[in-house]
Amino acid sequence: MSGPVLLTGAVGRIGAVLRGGLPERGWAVRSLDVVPLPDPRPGEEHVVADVTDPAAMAEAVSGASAVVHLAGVSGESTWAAISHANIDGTHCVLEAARRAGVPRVVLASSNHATGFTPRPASGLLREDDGLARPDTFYGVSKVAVEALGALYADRYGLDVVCLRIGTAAAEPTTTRHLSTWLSPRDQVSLVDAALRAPSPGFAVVWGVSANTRGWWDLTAARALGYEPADDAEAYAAALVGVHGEPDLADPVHGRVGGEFTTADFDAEH
Ligand code: 15L
Repeated sequence: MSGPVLLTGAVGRIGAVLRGGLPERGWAVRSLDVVPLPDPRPGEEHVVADVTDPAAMAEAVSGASAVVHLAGVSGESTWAAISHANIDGTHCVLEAARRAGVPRVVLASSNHATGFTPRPASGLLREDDGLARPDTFYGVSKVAVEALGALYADRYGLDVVCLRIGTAAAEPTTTRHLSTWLSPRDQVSLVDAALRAPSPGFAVVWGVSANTRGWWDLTAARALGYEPADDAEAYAAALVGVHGEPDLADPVHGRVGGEFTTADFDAEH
């Protein structure tokens, strides 16, 4: 594969993990963020740019073999902030990729695109079970991210893989995370699979580890080549010891989006 992978949002939590992990899997990385990289690695290209700036993005995608687009607001905020960073930003990234002939874009979606979806009475929840059911303005923006990805795949022939990420964190810190955790090494494995899968076309896949308590179906992600290595169950005894067993009647455990779906959730979270 020629040309680096352009990684937007490189200074963020997942960006930092991928900057370390993708080169170990053979990918050259061009890191982009609105702030300078505090710690560029040997051989790492780095760019300071805003993903909503078309001219800057046209330059940033030049010569890239793929884009992994993580940049944006990563939780609830005002509509103005969310729609600009996440929707306008994703449009700008996809448009720059299309114009430059970059064949593949991996988009960070989120479980919150479908946050109000209830836990099924039995079996696992597939990505295409039901309508988009966002739980916040943030969730709406991720529905739009997926829709923009579909448009650019169907109309322009780009390969676009949307990752509906659960909880990307160093380790689980709540009992919900026992179901939703995506470990650092599985973040790398998932993105590596999304970059490597032969001709995925348009795909939406859950992004979680192989959690014993997981209830989001990983069949589609595994079909891309994702092989999760971690299981949040290793943290279960400690977390359940402090917080008790999850009550599945509680929306925090009974809906995809957890606490984002509760009545008192707001942008302060
Ligand atoms: C997300 O999409 C957020 O970016 C992250 O901060 C967490 O809230 C995560 O979802 C989650 O659902 O745990």
